[in-house]
Amino acid sequence: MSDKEWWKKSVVYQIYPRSFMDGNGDGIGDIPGITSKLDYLAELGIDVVWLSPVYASPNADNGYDISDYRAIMPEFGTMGDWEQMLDEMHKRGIRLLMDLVVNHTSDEHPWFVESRKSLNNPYRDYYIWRPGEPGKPPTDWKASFGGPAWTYDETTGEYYLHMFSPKQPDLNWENPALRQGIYEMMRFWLDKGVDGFRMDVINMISKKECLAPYEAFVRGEGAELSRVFIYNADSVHDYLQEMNREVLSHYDVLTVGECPKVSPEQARLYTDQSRGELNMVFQFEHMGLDKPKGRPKWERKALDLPELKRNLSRWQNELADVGWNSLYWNNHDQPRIVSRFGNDGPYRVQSAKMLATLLHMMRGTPYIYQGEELGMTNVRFESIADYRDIESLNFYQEQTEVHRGEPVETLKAIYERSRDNGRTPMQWTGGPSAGFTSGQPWMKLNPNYPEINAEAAVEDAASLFHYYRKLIELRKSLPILTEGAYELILEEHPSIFAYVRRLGKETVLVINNFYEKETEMVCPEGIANGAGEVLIGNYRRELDGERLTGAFKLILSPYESLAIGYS
Ligand code: TEU
Ligand code: CA
Repeated sequence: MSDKEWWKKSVVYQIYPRSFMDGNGDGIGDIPGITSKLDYLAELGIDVVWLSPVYASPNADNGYDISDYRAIMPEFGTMGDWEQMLDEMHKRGIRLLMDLVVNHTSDEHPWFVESRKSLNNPYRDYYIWRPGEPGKPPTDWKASFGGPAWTYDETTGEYYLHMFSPKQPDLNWENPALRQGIYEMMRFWLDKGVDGFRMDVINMISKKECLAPYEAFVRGEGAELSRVFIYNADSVHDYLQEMNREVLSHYDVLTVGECPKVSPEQARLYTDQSRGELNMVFQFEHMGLDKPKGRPKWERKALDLPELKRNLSRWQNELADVGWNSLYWNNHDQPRIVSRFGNDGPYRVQSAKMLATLLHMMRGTPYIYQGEELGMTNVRFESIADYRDIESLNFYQEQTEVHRGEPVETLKAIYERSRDNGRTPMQWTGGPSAGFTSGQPWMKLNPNYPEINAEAAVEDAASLFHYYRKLIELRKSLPILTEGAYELILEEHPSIFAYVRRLGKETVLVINNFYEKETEMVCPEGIANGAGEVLIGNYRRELDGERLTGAFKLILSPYESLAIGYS
């Protein structure tokens, strides 16, 4: 592995700026707040920060609706603050990924303000407009946050496409001038010294193929197709290759593309380094295993562990010879993993350690979402008035008004699924407002901060924080964790997720009891050869006379997790 492939050896930490740290007491997290916490991140040992959007935005979707790609949101600080933050990161050997949101802009972006003015405005073609009568949108596509994906605009009597809220019109990537505008903006940030991009819904940017059936339909030649074809169109690869040629290949960067509905086969295309597209993608298959297939995100089903094992292993195997995986349990759109696949009651710390080991011993680049290293949990606010997320608020309104659903039932779904579970302010201390702000936080805190907070975790050598620190350290000291082959074992075991990593003469055996019940592990012959050494574990720290070699047997405690190295 060359030095150019530093991104394979890195651990990334995601910051959701509004909820990370407030530096000036207005209740909103900001850039000086981030800078003030860099020593904490350095202690954790992460290599890279992915910063969710900090650009100028009317905040219909907390910064994922950008009105100026080259300006910092005043609530978050100034460009000077941002430059200082970058500088302080680099001083600590931390690299910075900015969020690149180029499937859509805000409707308040000057491009869209121009675009909607007239049919022949020079920016008209920067967005996707189609004729239609009021009440008769061009296609029946639905937008992500509810309602139709087309909004009628009276000025010109046409519809514009928005796959998210009406305040997030989709850009037209077929327009070369738009693409050049995006590339210039990317160079602007790269020349300021950023070390890469996380690319928002990048596999949705091309609408060419999915609008083609619509155009045929208009000509009377066929039927409409559903929006599902918006993902992974062939032309996305052309655009990414062009972006790489024109911009990315001229810099030393990490790129990760957010790709809903991507299969491992498609991910190989995005991440095969010889194709010059992306370094890795965020896939979503494992995040969908606790809901009925094809159903809305608000529905639930129990996770089936063998299915999770098969799924993650398929990704490990498919992206082994070409491509590369990203590894994550959490981000700003997902509920907290300890409340979801773990146990946020009596086994909160143990189950969170197990989930961390399971993920961090795999092959790929691990991502940690702010607060995950503390075992922050989902939240249950009493009233919808305490929620902030556009998706949750729209869902609540639709359910209670349109569908006349029971508000209590709707809130239950929100407790399980809301994106706000991951967006409550970071819990720094047990003091007022958890040390997040000296003022009124923009969203209520999770009331468990007196128990769960960074100050307590840093002081406690047995905390989840120090467990994450150790996992990150191991990744740096053991090349087998980055480069070693992966093999799932005990595939059908209903409660153990175990696998093996191999490199040369070395082996790492990773054992996880996924549930609360004690369970027996029988290691198959031929894996545990030679003297073992516990690399990390949430119960056992040493083998204590146990000889975990050959076909050994082991009783695993609730949520026990253990990685053993053999050489
Ligand atoms: O999310 C894209 C995406 O796939 C979402 O539909 C996601 O599945 C959903 O939020 C889960 O409830 C990205 C960003 O991560 C998200 O925060 C933005 O709201 C969205 O794009 C629009 O920019
Ligand atoms: Ca602030």
